[in-house]
Amino acid sequence: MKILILGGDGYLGWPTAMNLSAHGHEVAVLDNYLRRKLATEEESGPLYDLPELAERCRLWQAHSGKEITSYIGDLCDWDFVAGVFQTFTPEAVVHYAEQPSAPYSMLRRSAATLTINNNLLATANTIFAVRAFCPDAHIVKLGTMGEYGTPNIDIEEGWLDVEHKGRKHKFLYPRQAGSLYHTTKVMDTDLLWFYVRMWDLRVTDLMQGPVYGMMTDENEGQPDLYPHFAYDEIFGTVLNRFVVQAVANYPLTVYGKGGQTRGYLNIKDTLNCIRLSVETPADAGELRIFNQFVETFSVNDLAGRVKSAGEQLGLDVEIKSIDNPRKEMEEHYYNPAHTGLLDLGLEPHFLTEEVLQGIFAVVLQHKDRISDDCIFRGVKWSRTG
Ligand code: USQ
Repeated sequence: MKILILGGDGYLGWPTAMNLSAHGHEVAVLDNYLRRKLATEEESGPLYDLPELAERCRLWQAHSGKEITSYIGDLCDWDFVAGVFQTFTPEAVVHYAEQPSAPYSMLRRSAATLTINNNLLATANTIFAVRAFCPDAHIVKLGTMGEYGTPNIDIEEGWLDVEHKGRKHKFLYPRQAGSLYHTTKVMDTDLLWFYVRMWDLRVTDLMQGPVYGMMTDENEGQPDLYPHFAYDEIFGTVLNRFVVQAVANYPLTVYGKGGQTRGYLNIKDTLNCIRLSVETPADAGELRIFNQFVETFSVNDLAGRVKSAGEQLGLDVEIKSIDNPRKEMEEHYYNPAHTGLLDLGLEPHFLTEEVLQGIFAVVLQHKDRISDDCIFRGVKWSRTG
């Protein structure tokens, strides 16, 4: 299939591009380097430096013999978007191209408005481009488990049957996001659902949990093909951060009571979930929603596992609860369904000690690059933050 990956330079976009290319698809990536630019502005350097997209495509071709085309430009610029869609005419569009950080979205007013403007316009332009240039194309959109929040009832996959005063109707599962970033993803889902109803688009919306790791089948032994790996408070996700903290001899930053529970997945499973979704398209006029994670952990569970894996490697790992800068439940019920992707054939990779030690091995090679200054700065969710 011809597959266009929006946000193809990102933590997950680039590994997805290589994976789909390795599986015989014709792949193009689009990015405007927003994520790199914001990280530089916030002095949140990555664990290691990476080449830009044209060079990454060249390295991939040298390694695999397969070609990936790159387009550099802004999804919020309609003329650019129209040009790319007219030229490439994708059969599937994988949409990662958003400001992806919850803490960034809560930093200050300008960061909040950038998140709203970028994320909603990028999604709207994707919808308009599909309608104009490839109306039968399947949009595979990265949403987040954070759209649901942490309700005190089971979380279903996207939809909920409601019986009210003797009548029944199926609705989008109620959403109550915990950051502005997560709220833009809720709004994306609403935009997509509206245009699915109006224009019979084919859409899969993937409610993904936090992802960990950097190694995939495509980049084994090829550090230049690794994805971005952030460990700072703004762009790093919790498990990747904890491994870096353990290596830097920085006490693991458990926020508050540490009972916050989420659904996690290995980066390899992200790639398989995307490929399975792309290769089994949603029907025209269908908004298909999958909950994309393979196992749930509390923050305390993750800290304990990282401590134990680190100690096996001879590191002295301390866990420290600190005042939670976020507004979130620290002890709560959490039971989300996640059978849709398993039914499509997903074979999960679980978080074993061996997997953790693989991440440790790469982080240890870059120990000198770790800057304690960006590990914790305390971006507050509260009004007075
Ligand atoms: N946490 C800590 N200590 C830390 C960092 C995080 O206790 O040093 C806690 C947070 O308070 C939260 C949990 O760990 O309860 C997860 O935080 P996170 O920073 O790993 O993830 P989050 O901000 O929710 O966002 C990440 C990705 C986002 C994706 C989301 C999936 O950045 O793009 O949408 O995970 S989910 O969390 O399921 O909404």
